[in-house]
Amino acid sequence: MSRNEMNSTSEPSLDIGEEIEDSDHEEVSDAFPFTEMRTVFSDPVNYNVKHPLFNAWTLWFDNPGKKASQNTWSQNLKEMITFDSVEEFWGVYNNIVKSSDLASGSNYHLFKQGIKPMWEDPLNEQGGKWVIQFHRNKIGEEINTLWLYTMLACIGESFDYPDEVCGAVVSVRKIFYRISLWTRTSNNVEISKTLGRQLKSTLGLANQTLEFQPHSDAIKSGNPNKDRLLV
Ligand code: MGP
Repeated sequence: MSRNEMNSTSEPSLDIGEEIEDSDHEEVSDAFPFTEMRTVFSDPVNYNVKHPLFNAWTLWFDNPGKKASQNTWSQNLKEMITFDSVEEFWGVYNNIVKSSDLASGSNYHLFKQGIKPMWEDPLNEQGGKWVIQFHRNKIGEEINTLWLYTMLACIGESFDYPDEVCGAVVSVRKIFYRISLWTRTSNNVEISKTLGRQLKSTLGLANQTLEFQPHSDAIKSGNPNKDRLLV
């Protein structure tokens, strides 16, 4: 049965492609950043339009293997791929090793294109990260869903201060997994707490406490500030 036959009730059958082409639909630019709303009907002939993200994002990977120092750490950082559409995101996500299958010591870092996943990047250096750790025994493969939700919240710009979000990291360690949301500023309590609460709610972690760690604490050795923000 053809699509027209399937659709035919009391309405006369239409050639859908022609109908949409004849409408006053404007030509869609393929240039990034996209300015107009794109739907499948933006390409009524092939229906293969990609749905743009507000930002392009880069996925990085590192597996230091042995303990890295601050000086050598970035040498193990590999830039994997940059994507700027929903379809490319799923193409990447469905074809890479799951977090739960990564070797201990590994990290995936998803950052806005142009921001390196390091404290030293100018957009990170005044910032910090909201951190939550999970015992591997307790959480198992659920980490994959939590990391997916974290990434979707980032690329979907669903935080109240999207410009404050630099990226997110999932870390695989011997006895725990860790998810971190890296933010641009560490000295604005209102912004930081809002982002922390939203991460907590995105991950459905009402009963757990998230801690904010300014990168300045990580860079300097010694005792961390005891008055860290919690949500
Ligand atoms: P980590 O992986 O963030 O901490 O940093 P973790 O998981 O507590 O430690 P691990 O030993 O279990 O992996 C580990 C080390 O990597 C830090 O102590 C630094 O030496 C180095 N490092 C990590 N980060 C995110 C950076 C960074 O942004 N810049 C530099 N220079 N070094 C970093």
